[in-house]
Amino acid sequence: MKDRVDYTLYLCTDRELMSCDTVEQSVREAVEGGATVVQLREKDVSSLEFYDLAVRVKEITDKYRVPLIINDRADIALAADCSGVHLGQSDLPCKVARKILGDRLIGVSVSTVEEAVRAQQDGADYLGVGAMYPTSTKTDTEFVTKEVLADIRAAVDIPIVIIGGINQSTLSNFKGMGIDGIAVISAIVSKPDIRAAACEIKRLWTE
Ligand code: TZP
Ligand code: MG
Repeated sequence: MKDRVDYTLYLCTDRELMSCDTVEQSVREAVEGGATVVQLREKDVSSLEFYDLAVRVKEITDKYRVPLIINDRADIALAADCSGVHLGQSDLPCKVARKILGDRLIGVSVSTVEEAVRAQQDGADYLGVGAMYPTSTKTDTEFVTKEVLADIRAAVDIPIVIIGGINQSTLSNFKGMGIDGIAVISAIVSKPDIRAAACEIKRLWTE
């Protein structure tokens, strides 16, 4: 299953930024527009709300055969039978999450070569590298230059998605670098037509 993950267009949800009423609707539209992975990224919700939402979103992602990854919470990923978890540098260590999640997907956010190599050694399935640009979506983030991204690409062989300020204009700066996909929040979910935005970004990235 893992070998077949298509990271081309990795959508992260954001209930604060989405142009529609529900997270489920934002996911449905993004997946219909071509998102190939969905990460459910929730802040400030109870465990029960997170779990219930994960179950509802998974009905949608399952229908379209798109992996659903849970941000931060290995317990929710397991409880809702999701494809995996995405971990930041302050979340559970990858090795510990691996004990909990068995062979489900584990992604790790990194911004240096050292973090990338450690994540791969610790058993990460893929890396989220960023932030590539300043973004109001997440302000407490390290930045990654194109040079460091190239060094990370050379240092690990697991898939890489880039994140942070990736949009219709910036994505072309990373073509031809061996990057497996782009992770996007605002340039998709905040647009009035989420489906069309996802479709357009995917077209621009893959053309
Ligand atoms: N991690 C690094 S930057 C970022 C995250 C979650 C936010 C990306 O959001 P956007 O709106 O695609 O710039
Ligand atoms: Mg996190």
